[in-house]
Parts: sequence; structure tokens; C-alpha cells
Amino acid sequence: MNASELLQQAKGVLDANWRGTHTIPAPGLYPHQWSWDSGFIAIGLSHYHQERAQKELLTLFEAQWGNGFLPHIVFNPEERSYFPDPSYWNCKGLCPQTPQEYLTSGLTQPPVHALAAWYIYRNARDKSGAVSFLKEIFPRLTDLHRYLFSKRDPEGCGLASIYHPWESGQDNLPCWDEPLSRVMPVDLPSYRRVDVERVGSQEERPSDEDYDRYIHIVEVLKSARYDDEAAYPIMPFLIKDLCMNTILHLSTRSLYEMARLLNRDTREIEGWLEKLREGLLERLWDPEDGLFYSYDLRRPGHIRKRTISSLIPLSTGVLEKTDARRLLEWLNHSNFCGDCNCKYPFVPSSGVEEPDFQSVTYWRGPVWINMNWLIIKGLIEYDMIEKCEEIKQSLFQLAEESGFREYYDPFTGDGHGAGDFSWSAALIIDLLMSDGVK
Ligand code: 2M8
Repeated sequence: MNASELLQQAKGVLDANWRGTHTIPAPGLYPHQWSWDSGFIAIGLSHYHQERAQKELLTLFEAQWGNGFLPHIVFNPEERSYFPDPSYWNCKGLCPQTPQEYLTSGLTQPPVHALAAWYIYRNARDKSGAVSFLKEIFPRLTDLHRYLFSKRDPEGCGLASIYHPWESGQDNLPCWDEPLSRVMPVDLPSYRRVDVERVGSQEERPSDEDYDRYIHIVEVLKSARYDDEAAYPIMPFLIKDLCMNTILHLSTRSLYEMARLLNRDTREIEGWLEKLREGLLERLWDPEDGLFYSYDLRRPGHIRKRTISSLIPLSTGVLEKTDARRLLEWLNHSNFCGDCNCKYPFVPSSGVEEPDFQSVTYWRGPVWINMNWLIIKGLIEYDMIEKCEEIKQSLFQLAEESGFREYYDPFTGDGHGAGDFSWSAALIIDLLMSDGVK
């Protein structure tokens, strides 16, 4: 298959998953609109369908709450095959900040949207349409960032906290095992695991014990009626997460560019960026290991697991060149498939030499295209072109051989989880079209 055939296939996936106002992550398993999925999808669409890319983000932000919070799922009321469903979240019943016309979840996800909006502007054919779009979305993006930098950082360290593994987007990462082991589920409502039925394999999805803990954490948040002041002190899982804060940094940079373009005051945004940079370097960078680690606020300290999240802050550009080279050494290390028996030199979600690595269990080892895309962005940031090309070509091979899957076994390259997965297609489109493929 040549590059333009791969591009056409990827566009076909996004067309098939388009639902008139937004794109679903994948048919079957994920039938609603997911927040960070839509951000990645808009990045892919920005190269060839400006109008749809804009609509993707505007639809999502219609469901933003009054306090700036952006829910991780906006439900399609016609679809009833996903758990936790809107009646379980009961956001409207519990929280006056929710928009009355939409059914949403009560958790958030990494805010990739300002970055996506900036892609839309940069790639736009209709620049004046893109400026109008930016004028419309800029205040909403700013509200979201203000929410994350205030309500999710009452300590004022510059980093946003997550309440739940689902808020990291990397739901089942080995990093969450120890913090989750301290979550003791009590009085859980009865519920049914639709995800396992849909995927058809328990091995590829989180365990039942983990799901009980996920639900327990949501119960605690519901007991606080989704009010951050009440919730923050009692959430049993509270982490300064690398994925949330890496993406927050990338997006805050884009917000700054937007503010300059639109002639808005940039001082608040510059303040956020400076503190976030300090937070990343002082709280999350470990100079001894030469890796970043997430920080657990409930048992204060680093979560010392070597997963791909330790590498993705390369994309923020906050490291000095010498330290960035240490991350490159890790990328070339056998633990991250730099020099091992993986099918291609892409980066698995968890180091293959780690005791909890699992090659086909979601977020515990498989290759994810969005995470590798972030690594590629980091390599570009530091002009590490050779490694960047190596990973990019591996992703193209993977998509050609196994299609646009949710995740892939790093040893065989076989696809797992959902098929026709939108962000895999969207980010391959971004990589191909950034290389000039039409
Ligand atoms: C996965 O998460 C959802 C819960 O949000 C699930 O397992 O049901 C994650 O991979 C998440 O990052 C992603 O946004 C979502 C939809 O693709 O699926």
C-alpha cells in the first residue's frame, strides 16, 4: 500500500465515525463523544476538512459546565450500550453547573483542545473563517484552563490534579496499581461491565477489581455533588499526572499563541505557563533516573513506574538539551523497544522489562498511536530527527498491516481493542499530511 492509499483509508475511518455533529472514537465500544479523542480527531481533520474540525470542537464545548469544567464524555441519548451511563453519573441531578440540554459524565480528560484549535488555524484554507472560530472558542478554552489551574491545583504548584485513572486518559497504566490498591470499595451500586462483552476478552480490559475501584471513586465524587471544593479534600485518588500536565502545557502554549493573534491580554496565560514549567521540572522530573514521574498527593512521592508517560513530557520542550538527551537514551533502551525483539521501534505504553508489562492489556504494554505521536512531537522539538523518522515509519507500517486499531501488541504488531479507531486514523493523517502526502 502506498502512503496516499493509507491516507484515504484513514480518512474513510473518520468519515464512517462522523455522526453529523461530532465523531465517535469507534463503533460499538465507544458510541458517544469523548473529550480528548475529539481533540486528536480535530487535529487530523484540520488538514483537509476545516469545517468539520471546527464543528468537532464546538460541539464538545457546548457541553462545557458553568465552572469551565469539560466532561470526558458527552452522551448521545439514543445510544444505551455504554456503562457508566448518564443516569449513573446523574450530573444534572447533583450539580447545578451542568448544561441542562446535555447529558455528560462528571470527570474530565487531558485538555488537548487548544492545541487542536491552533492546528485548525495553522492548517486552515479559510483563514478568516478560522479566526472567527478562534474568537468563538478562545473564551471557552480559557475557562477550561482556568478551571484546571485553579480548582485542580488548590496547592498552587502549577500542576493540575486528576481524581480518577479515567482522567489521565491512560486508564489502566501500571502507575495506578499502587494508588488504586489503597482505594477500598464499599456499598457499590450493582452494575454490568458492557466493555468486556463488547471487546470479547477480559484479558484486554481492566480487571473487575479495578472496575469496582473506578466506580467507588466516582461514588465519592458524587457524594461531593461534583463540587471541587468539597471533593478535593476527600478524593481517595489524587495525582499530579504526567499525561494531563504534558498536554496542559502543549495546549497552554497554543492558547498563548491564540491570545497574541487575537490581541488579548496574555499575562494570565504566561503566568500559567511559567508555573507549569516549574511544576514539571521541580515536582515531576527525576534527575537521577533521567525520567519524569507522576506525583501521588495521597501518599506523597513519585510513582516510580517506567511507562511511556515518563517520556511524553519531552514534547513540552521544558528540558535542557542535555536532559532531553537522557530521555532519548531511554527511547533507545531495550525497555522501550529501542533495541529489543519488538516488531518495530515504536514505544510501548509500559516498558517491556517492567514486572507488570502485559502485551495486549489496554494501557499496560500495547502500542498506542496517540502516545507515540506525542513522542514524535518531542523529538521534533529537540531536532532528534533520526529517531523521529524511525518511530513515524513504524506507525505507518503498523497501520498498513493491522489497520487503525485502538492499540497493538508491541511484539507481533497485531491490533487489539476497538477496530476503526478514530484517533489512530486522525494522527496517522496528521503525520502523513505533515510530510506532504495528499
Ligand atoms: C478509554 O476509556 C474509556 C473510559 O473513558 C473506557 O475504557 O470505557 C481510554 O482509552 C480513554 O483514553 C479514551 O478516551 C476512551 C475512548 O477512546 O477509551
